[in-house]
Amino acid sequence: MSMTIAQKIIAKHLVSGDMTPGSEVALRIDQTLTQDATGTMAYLEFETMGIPRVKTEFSIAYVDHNTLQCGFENGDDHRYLQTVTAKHGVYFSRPGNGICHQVHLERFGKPGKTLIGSDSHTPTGGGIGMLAFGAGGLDVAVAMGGGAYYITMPKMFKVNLTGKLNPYVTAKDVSLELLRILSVKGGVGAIVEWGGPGVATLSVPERGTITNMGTELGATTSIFPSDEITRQFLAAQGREEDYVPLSSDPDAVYDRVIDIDLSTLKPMIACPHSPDNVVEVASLKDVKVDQVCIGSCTNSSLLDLLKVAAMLKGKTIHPSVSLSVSPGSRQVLTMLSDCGALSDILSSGARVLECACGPCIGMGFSPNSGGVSLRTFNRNFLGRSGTKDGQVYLVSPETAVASALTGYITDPTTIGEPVSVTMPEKFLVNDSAVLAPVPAEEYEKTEVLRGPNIKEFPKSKPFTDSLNAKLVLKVGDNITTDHIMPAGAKILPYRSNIPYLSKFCFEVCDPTFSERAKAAGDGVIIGGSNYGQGSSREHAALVPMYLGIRCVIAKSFARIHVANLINAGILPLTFADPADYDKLSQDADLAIENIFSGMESGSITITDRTTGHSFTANCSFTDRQRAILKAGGLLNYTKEGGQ
Ligand code: MIC
Ligand code: SF4
Repeated sequence: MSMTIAQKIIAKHLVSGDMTPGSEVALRIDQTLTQDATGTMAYLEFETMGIPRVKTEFSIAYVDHNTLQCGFENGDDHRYLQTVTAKHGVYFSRPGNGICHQVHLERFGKPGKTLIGSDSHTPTGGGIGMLAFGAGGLDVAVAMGGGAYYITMPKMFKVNLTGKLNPYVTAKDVSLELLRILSVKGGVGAIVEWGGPGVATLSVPERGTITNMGTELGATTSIFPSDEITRQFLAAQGREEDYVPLSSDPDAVYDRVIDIDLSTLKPMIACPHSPDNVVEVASLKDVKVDQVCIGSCTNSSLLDLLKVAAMLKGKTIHPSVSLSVSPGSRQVLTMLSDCGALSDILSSGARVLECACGPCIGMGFSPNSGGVSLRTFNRNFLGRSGTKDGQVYLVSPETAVASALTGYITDPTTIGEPVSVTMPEKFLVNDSAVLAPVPAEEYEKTEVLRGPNIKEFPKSKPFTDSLNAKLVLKVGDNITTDHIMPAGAKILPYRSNIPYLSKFCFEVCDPTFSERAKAAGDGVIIGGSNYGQGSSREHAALVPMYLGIRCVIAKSFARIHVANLINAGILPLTFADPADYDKLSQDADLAIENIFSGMESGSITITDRTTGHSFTANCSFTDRQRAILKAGGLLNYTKEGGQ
């Protein structure tokens, strides 16, 4: 049978299930990654499983999100992560070594391997031909323990690239164009494979930009072939032995094919507050800019920053613009410094920040009130920058620099002769900031250091057959996990302290939610379509669970979030008739009956006891998911011996 690239990797890693789209498959996972903001919880979960050493080929913990240390909290968490990983056989990338996805692409990603990471942009690894998924921390913990990763077998989309990008039009513009075509929901349930003759014109970092932003389409993951370009990149990183060629069969069947001629693309920009709110940069030329941020796991490679430096060389940024540059890794920063490009960036007036997520997750550099901020990042959700009324636009590094120089949103193709940069033949390899775990025989004597910031994991309740619950919150379409559980410098240090975090749950939508949910006892949330899009943070399920939420009824869900809800023991249901959404009001008393038989049959009847209106909500759980829900979540299920 002819297969796509993803199908070939899935077939090689299939533990159980059949590969028909829509059915559940269990995959063997070769590598895992965590970052610190989701990692503390993932390792706390791993510890409760009682497995001494990880069973994957390679597992690594990065510290890149919580690097501002404004109190003891982050420092304590770093120390916990460093010691817990050393004990259990996980590598540790020290704070300042770089953003997880950038470093992983440079140093550890391998074509043909499977990777799951407790971060939604883990699909960046698809740029080097990995089958890489974002997942909740608990799923990563299970995979570290040798357990399979369960997904719904996706459909296959192909983006067929022809032509070649024009100067100043970039991989970022390709991503934004696809978001314009498909929207933030368009990739749900699909793996996006990139193919066609245009692929050979894109370097691995450019491919990484594109697979990174596949997350914004809601796609299960995205992947490029592994070809001569991949081999050269791996060789330049001193690890040619990791290369294996990978391509789809010529007659592989795709559910949808989208053609993009690279030579026809223009610089694109995503307007506030959604990555799919995309127009051509040229159409916004009168908008004044206050701030420009270059970096993030989308656009912080050496290639990106060499171009930035070349464009800034000998120039000064506009006096009303504040420009930040965060290199993606220590490798990138060192090489920029060695070749003099860093001086060109600094001399322009830019502020160089640490090799970390930084402003992307509201960790500093929040815009001024109502400020227009142009960012080379992947998300511009409301409030994510840390400034509630900040106006965040997403652009390529080239558009970012052009705009920083003029003070207005500027199409880079209009500012004169394009710069060209040459990539070095070899990257500078120095993995001294990646610490190896202790040998297995030192397990017993290795102490895990915990600070007072780490609080107990919240306990969930097993389900009973019927439930009376209050409708505590009704929200609209495309609710992101940034709405449900905001991040930012003030809250992010408390990712292992669920009671404290809970005060901020849904703060952007309704600051009274937390108090009301707690007072209500058992609660229900009503959502629109694509509920839970964005980040993989399981906190967006654990915190509502802690606040008593037992069920979320939505028009549709985002993939990682629905898995996190089930793992947390929260029942996710979809409206059989979306019109019922309009008939429900906040504060209604709901009765949910015959939950167990409904989980089997796929439909559950819910009665609004306030109005007497009854409606049907659907579900389609696998046996395993039903057992997890009945047990009150994946942790209880695993403890009871479930696989
Ligand atoms: C994000 O970009 O939203 C994050 C912060 O990297 C998250 C993870 C988190 O919430 O810690 C993600 O994308 O999964
Ligand atoms: Fe970090 Fe931003 Fe990438 Fe998330 S999207 S991993 S916060 S750089």
